[in-house]
Amino acid sequence: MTDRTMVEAVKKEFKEALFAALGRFPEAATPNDRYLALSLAVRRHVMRRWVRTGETYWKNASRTVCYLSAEFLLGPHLANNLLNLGLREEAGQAMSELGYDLDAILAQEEEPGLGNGGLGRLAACYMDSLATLQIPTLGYGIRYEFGIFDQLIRDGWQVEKTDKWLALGNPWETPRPEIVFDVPLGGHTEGYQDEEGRFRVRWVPERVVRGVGYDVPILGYRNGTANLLRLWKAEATESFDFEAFNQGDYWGAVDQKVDSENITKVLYPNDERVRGKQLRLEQQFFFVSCALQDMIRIYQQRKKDLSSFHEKYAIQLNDTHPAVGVAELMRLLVDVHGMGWDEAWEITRRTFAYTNHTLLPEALEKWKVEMFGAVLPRHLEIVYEINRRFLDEVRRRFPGEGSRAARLSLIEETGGRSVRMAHLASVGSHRINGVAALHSELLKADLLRDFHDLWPEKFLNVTNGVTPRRFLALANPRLAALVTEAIGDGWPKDLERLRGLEPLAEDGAFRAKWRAVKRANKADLAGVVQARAGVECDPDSLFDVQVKRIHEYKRQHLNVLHVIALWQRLRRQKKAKAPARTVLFGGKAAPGYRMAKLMIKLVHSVAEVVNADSVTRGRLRVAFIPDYNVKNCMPIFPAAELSEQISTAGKEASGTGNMKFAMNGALTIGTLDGANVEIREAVGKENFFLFGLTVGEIQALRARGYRPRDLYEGDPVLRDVLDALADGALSGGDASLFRPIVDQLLGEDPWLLLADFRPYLESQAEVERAYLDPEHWTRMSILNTARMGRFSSDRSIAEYCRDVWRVTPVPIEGSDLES
Ligand code: F58
Repeated sequence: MTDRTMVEAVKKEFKEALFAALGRFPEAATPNDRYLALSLAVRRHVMRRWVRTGETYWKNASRTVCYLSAEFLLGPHLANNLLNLGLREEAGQAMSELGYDLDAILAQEEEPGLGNGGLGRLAACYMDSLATLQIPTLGYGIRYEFGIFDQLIRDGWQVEKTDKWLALGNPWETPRPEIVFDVPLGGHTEGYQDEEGRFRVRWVPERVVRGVGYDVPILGYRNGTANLLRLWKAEATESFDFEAFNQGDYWGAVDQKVDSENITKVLYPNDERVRGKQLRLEQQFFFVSCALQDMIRIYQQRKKDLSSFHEKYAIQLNDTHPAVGVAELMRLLVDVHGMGWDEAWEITRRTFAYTNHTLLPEALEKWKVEMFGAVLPRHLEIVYEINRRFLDEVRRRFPGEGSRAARLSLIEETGGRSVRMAHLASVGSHRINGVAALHSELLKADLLRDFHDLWPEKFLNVTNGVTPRRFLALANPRLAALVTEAIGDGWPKDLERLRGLEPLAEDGAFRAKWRAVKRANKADLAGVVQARAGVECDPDSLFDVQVKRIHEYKRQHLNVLHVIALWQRLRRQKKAKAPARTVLFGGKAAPGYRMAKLMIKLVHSVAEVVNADSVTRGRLRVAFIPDYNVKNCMPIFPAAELSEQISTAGKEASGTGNMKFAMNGALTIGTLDGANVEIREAVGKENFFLFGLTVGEIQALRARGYRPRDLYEGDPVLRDVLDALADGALSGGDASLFRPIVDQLLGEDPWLLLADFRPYLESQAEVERAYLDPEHWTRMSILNTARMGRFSSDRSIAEYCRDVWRVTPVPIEGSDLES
């Protein structure tokens, strides 16, 4: 039921914003003006909650979670805020009474793409759940002027375009020109004696950059809470400008300004390997230093003495990107605030906790000691001192094991000395967690094994989750309505309630409704694919989808090998009983990752050949949906029927797309990797298409000696597929185009595509059989959704609160803010 008073209020506030903030009369308003006006109208409601939340936390002096992340992939705000406020209907009604279409206005919002992929999106889901669970939180990150690039496709190749997300204005941020901190960089250190005759160290930087806070409110779901995400922008410091200016060096001053602002210019796209770029280290240090200085500022508003800093704050390191914070907090406590080393170290360790997101050795952050010391001379000294004391402890605990100390050291000595950030994070934290059960086990057994030997009590698992508000309620309004009709409206806050759907899997009428929802969502997506990829697809075919960053370990090319095999089979067996299938891909490749870019070209080349083939017409379609991001994923999950989660076992730390699909009723075809393992346990193994080698089997196979060429020679289907790739049949006769892929597969095949090829094909055949029985398929689909409650990010956050942060909810005073 729409609230009439609210409809009138939104109309009035919209007109007021158009007039007072934008200076427009309605006839002159552009679509962007309308988007801004509605956002400003909604912002008033957000602000009320934000101010009240701040007041409540202040009065209660609440223990606060500080989530430090170099990336927050938030996705569009307006629709999400309307949902959380419970104002969607009212806003729709208000806009239509003014002659506008709410969906068109929502479509106007630019994606705030301040992240690469899973890690950044996880940070956004966690902010959403922290607000929904009413946990006092400060999110800290970077306000990149250019987020993740926009992806265009030209002739089947990815082309990157800079993301100018701020060009048309951002109504969701509030600049705080008075919340500014100086961040020193470069230079050298010197010792001196303070007034009490104690030896102290002073950092004499070469330059100083200023960080300005930009605040973004993060609403809880209909609970009156609005938490704070504070993103830092780099600016030049006035004093430095003036000095140069006074000396007559105008251009020098301008250069300085440009240099300083560069720090938050652009998000680094994740390449195959993290390259030791100085600017990236500067970005990391810059935002972490601002965050820690801000936390100290807030703390000292009440109390000068920093000895209970760790009781006020729980800091979470989202991977190692903010790990330099361990050394920076030590510097602030010891050098700036005069605390003794031992006390400062105790506080530091009790404050920080570290989440690891990858086992891939090439993705582990290391900084060459020379560069680290050039940018952060004082921090290098601090890291050495932490290391000296740490290795003393190691030698005491494990006497005579010299190699253990070398393995644990914060400094890698081989191939030019480097600072190992995962080690710094591990030593400086009281909790270390992986992001899915399997991943956490592998961390203990492998990557951080020596740390686990030392401190087993520090380790735990917190399996990732995703917010059901954005990824079910908002993305899939049809399914949300059906679910609410069946089990009531409590599920967005308590996702375990989806279990109430289980008995309905046996109800034929409910299944028919469930299918109708999926069918309508597929028709919507077909429209999107037509418009964006120029490919027509049949909403009655099986929608088989793989969307995620393009990476060899995620094996989009294994999916393509199946497509080729299927196409060749359909050509051979013209009457074979198989459901029509639409295979959809989406995802960005890092600009410098050649193999990933070739994989995108491969999808397009195969799509071109397959879609033009009159023999298989109506039975197989392939399309690549360009520019996959949070905004564009919204119509994808609700329409998917088969979710491809086919990474090489042991390589995908968790995955979160897998959860978004299953929540929306897609069945998974997947390996025993990351959170797939737990999803399969939750939904039931009979409702999951499993294939592929396990981590243990891969180790054994490698130990025996893996020879992919033997598999090629022994399997005629595989041979036909690879031959088609190699002989140019799929690339307009150009036999060289996909040579790098074929050579890799027949050579080392590091991601074991050929080993998993047969089992994958067999599993896909099982998918076909299951899909031919729609009642059976629908039953499985309902059970998938019904059993995904565990994968709400609310559950993950509740675990962090209990096992890592030791924080409890703080409800917001004022019952008028309930909705
Ligand atoms: C991802 N990591 C994991 N890193 O790959 C995925 O399995 C997991 O579900 C997710 O984290 C959340 O835990 C990831 O997205 C990055 O994007 C890095 C960003 C910075 C550069 C290096 C990659």
